[in-house]
Amino acid sequence: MSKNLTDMLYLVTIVTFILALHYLSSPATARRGNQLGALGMVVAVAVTFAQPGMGNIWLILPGMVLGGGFGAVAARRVKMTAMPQMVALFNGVGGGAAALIAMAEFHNLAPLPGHLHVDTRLAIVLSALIGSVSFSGSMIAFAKLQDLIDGRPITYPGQKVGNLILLGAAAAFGIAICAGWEAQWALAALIGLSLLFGVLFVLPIGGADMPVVISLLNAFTGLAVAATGFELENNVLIVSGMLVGASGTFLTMMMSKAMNRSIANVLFGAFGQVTEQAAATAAGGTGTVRSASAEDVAIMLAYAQRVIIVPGYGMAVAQAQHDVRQLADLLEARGVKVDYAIHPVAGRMPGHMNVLLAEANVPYTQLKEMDEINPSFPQTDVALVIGANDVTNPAARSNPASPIYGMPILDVDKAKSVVVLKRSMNPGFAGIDNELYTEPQTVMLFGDAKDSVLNLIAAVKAL
Ligand code: TAP
Repeated sequence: MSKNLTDMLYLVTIVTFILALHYLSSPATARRGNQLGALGMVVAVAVTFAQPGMGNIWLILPGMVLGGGFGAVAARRVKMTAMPQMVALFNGVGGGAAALIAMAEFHNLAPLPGHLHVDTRLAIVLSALIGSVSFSGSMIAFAKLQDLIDGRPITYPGQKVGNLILLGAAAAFGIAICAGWEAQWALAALIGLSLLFGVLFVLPIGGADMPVVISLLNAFTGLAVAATGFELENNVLIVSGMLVGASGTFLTMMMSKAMNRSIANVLFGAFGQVTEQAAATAAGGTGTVRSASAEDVAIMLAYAQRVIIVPGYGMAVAQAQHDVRQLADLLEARGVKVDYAIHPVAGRMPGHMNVLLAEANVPYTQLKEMDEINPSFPQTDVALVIGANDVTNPAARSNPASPIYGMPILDVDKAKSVVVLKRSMNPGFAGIDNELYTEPQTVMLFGDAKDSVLNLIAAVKAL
């Protein structure tokens, strides 16, 4: 295939990747985005196979069939709640691939005089270092989320200094390689140190914080792949790596902001400890908590004009989304206006609520982002909070001593009445009490969210 045709087809691929990202930004077009991205990837792979000098086809093809087969089966079988660990796994192997290519390039080019220019060396070092950190860090993230190792933060004295020394040592090998050192073991040592750093960097971070870390590691993989693109002089790798790096960085920043954490807090491994501190400050509630029966709540809902459903992590745990949809349909049939308020970090992964509600075929038009829905709460008769906690806690607005102070929340407390579905008075992810539960307009409907919603459906039908 001629160089011009190759470049043109690679350009088509790049455009499909950019359009795919654009479409992925809305649930209504996300499926099209995914298909477009996959199409672009098929074109990129086909064009790469058509390059002159492409050898080892019989080694590559079985690898592709094996990896592709595993990916397809895993993606079809994975439960929505296990999606973060699957993303970690897939992201990690991307970083690992970048590190392996760096090793192969260094091995192939070092013996050829004049082939290892300083820019190539730098690209090799960066893709080996960042790719290895991303690989081992993602594997630890996967193991934590899959409960293969303890999900709690694992800390020990001198951790941060030790990590800095490790990273410094890996960087020293990198600088030496850039300066002209060509010993193969030097790159192997750099990779070994980086792998260890990736493990130790993620260990002190609590399991529930992993989605943010995975997004950060995703950005790392993107950068490693972009560096690989410079190594191989391949524009598609450079651009797609940069797209992944930029979008991963944005996602990390957006999640940190929505959780009221700084990026420095992410980078320096204070994660998870926030939960411990918060748990320590969580005092027993002082106000009165009022609980209601499903029948009482059914009357409130059925005779309301406007209801806003606020889903959270508990809805995902209970897998109540289909029943929630059924309840909403019943209410709408009675003339109640129903919307869903989606907080950007409700649940445990980006878009968690959107995905669950899309699975239950809730129309996208009913899913309202936080900024859009917040002004509507004062005109709402019932805010029905289903397994959400932190994202509704008014302490984030009013209590500077609260660990979540400053985190944007859904203004549920401004609704005329609030019904909270949860099993107990236990706190949510941040480990703190929620003063919403003792406010006069709030009633609690205790029980598993799925059971409670099924009871509500029966009670509304019986009216
Ligand atoms: P949380 O604050 O974690 O609260 C979830 C609530 O659901 C708990 O209080 C729990 O109370 C209840 N629950 C659990 N299982 C239930 C079940 N089967 N039936 C009924 N209720 C159940 O959830 P949220 O409001 O969605 O907030 C998310 C939190 O996770 C935020 O603090 C956020 O910063 C954090 N976080 C989010 C992400 C992303 S990207 N979404 C990533 C990492 C961390 P009971 O035990 O009493 O039932």
